[in-house]
Amino acid sequence: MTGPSLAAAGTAVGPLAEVVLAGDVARPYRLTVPDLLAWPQRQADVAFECATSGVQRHRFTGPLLHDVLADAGPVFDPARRKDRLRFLIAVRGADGHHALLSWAEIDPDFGQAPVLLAATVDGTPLDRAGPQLVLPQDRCGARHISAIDTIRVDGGYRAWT
Ligand SMILES: Nc1nc2c(c(=O)[nH]1)N[C@H]1C(S)=C(S)[C@@H](COP(=O)(O)O)O[C@H]1N2
Ligand SMILES: [Mo]
Repeated sequence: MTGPSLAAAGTAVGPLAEVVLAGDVARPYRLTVPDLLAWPQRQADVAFECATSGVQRHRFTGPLLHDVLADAGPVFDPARRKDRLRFLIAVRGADGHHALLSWAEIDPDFGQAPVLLAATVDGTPLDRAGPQLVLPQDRCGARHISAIDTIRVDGGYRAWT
């Protein structure tokens, strides 16, 4: 095998993975998996089913996605709850696999889904691989995006016709 990608993923060698946090936020930034330790840590034991490989069980730790994104300052009016309802969160892995969440899905005033931006899986730091999205409420594994490289907050969904 050539290249650092698989051999270095999640191991102690190779560069730290970086996540770009961009879009409709006041403070876009880049963050590494060690940076994720700055927020309160949660633990989630999840079981999800994959259409091709069956049921997987993993223990993840990391901050709530909501806490990390809230600190980037999404550009809605915090005093007006309705203003948040047009915001989407697009999460992409380094291989291009991506999924959308709504802001309201993770907002404590609405769905309050305990979605994590995981920094470890089964006790192994994801420093080199990049963080993984963890959705304990999902039966299916497809949104548990690994090796996240970009998270885009999008408040521009206004068209209705
Ligand atoms: N980056 C990335 N993440 C991904 C996928 C992918 O193709 N790319 N597949 C998803 C699917 S379909 C499943 S079921 C789980 C599989 O998790 P596992 O590797 O622990 O079995 O990863 C999810 N995360
Ligand atoms: Mo899957």
